[in-house]
Amino acid sequence: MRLGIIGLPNSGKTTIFNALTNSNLPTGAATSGQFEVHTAVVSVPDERVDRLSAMYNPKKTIYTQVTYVDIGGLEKGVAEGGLKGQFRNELAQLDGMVQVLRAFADENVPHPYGTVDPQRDLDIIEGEFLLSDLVMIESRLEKIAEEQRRKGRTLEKATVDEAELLERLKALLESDIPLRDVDLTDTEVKMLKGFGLLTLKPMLIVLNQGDERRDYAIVNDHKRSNIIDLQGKIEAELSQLEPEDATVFMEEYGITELSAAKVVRLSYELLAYDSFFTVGEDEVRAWRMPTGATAPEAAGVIHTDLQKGFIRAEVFHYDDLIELGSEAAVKNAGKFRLEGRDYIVKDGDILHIRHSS
Ligand SMILES: Nc1nc2c(ncn2[C@@H]2O[C@H](COP(=O)(O)OP(=O)(O)OP(=O)(O)O)[C@@H](O)[C@H]2O)c(=O)[nH]1
Ligand SMILES: [Mg+2]
Repeated sequence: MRLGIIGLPNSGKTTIFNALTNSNLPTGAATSGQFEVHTAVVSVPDERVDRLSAMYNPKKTIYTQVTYVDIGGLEKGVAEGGLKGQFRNELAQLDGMVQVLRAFADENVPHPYGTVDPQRDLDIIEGEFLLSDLVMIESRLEKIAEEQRRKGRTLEKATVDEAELLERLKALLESDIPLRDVDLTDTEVKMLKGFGLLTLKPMLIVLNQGDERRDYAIVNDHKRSNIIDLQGKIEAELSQLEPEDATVFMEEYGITELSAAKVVRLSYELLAYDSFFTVGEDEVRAWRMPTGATAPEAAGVIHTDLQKGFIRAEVFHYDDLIELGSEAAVKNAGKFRLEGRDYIVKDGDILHIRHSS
């Protein structure tokens, strides 16, 4: 799962990438405005995994993971005539975006538009993405029209459906509506998959605050989008400290809780994945599955062999385990079940897959 950290030059993307991933990449003028990509893999914090791990005391505890990609090179005007190859590819491959908006004032760090104004910056990026999607859709519609002229006969049903959908989305984009606001059917989502449309991607907005926080009432009433404040520079510095030193530092700054972990969790939640767990003496582990997965599909997340040889799933729920205190108590209460192929796995289910090998 790839989440791109995007934003205008000098908004603090690399700083926030460092804070989220415990990295130590150089920040500042050296890289400004260039197309540069850095990636790092991060475990998604999950309190449920912590508690399961405390109960089962396993050798290994494994969280689900997200890959963050720091992508430089986004500026006003980049979408005109279509985004350039490599840059567009990077963006198109993302499952979601974390957009950094600059809210810190620092006269030593030039702002591309001279003043700190996160709402304006948000609107600029949105405008670029709307335009980029529009260019993509128009060029596909032109190709379809050309095909029709060339063939001189009616098009296949699938192509007609595609053109209809694209016309509908084109009209929305022209009214400045990002596609993440549109309810699409599974079939439509599949049809659009190859386009890598940017406004379709879930977006977490991170307001990158300076040492002194300021209130900005950012307007962002879109679906599959959220907003959070973060003091990027402080948190990036904190992520480089030993835990004890970090605590002292946090007390000094009056920070009670780090936001970086919250950003990771929120950005994961935006992607609408559910988690199920496997537990045991060897390993407690969280697994990511698409919402609505069946038991064999969930088994396939662990290993394709488990899906192929699936017989039944032993299932109980995390909430019942916590409420009742032990697996034995869950069994006594009749909340430990055997489920078959059609069972829809729920977020927080604890599974053991019975399979033939
Ligand atoms: N004062 C202050 N400076 C910050 C903060 N966040 C980032 N900076 C500084 O702003 C400059 C740019 O930060 P980067 O993280 O490199 O920004 P970027 O968005 O990655 O920039 P490009 O990759 O060049 O587009 C650096 O000098 C950072 O130290 C902050 O919260 N407060
Ligand atoms: Mg950078």
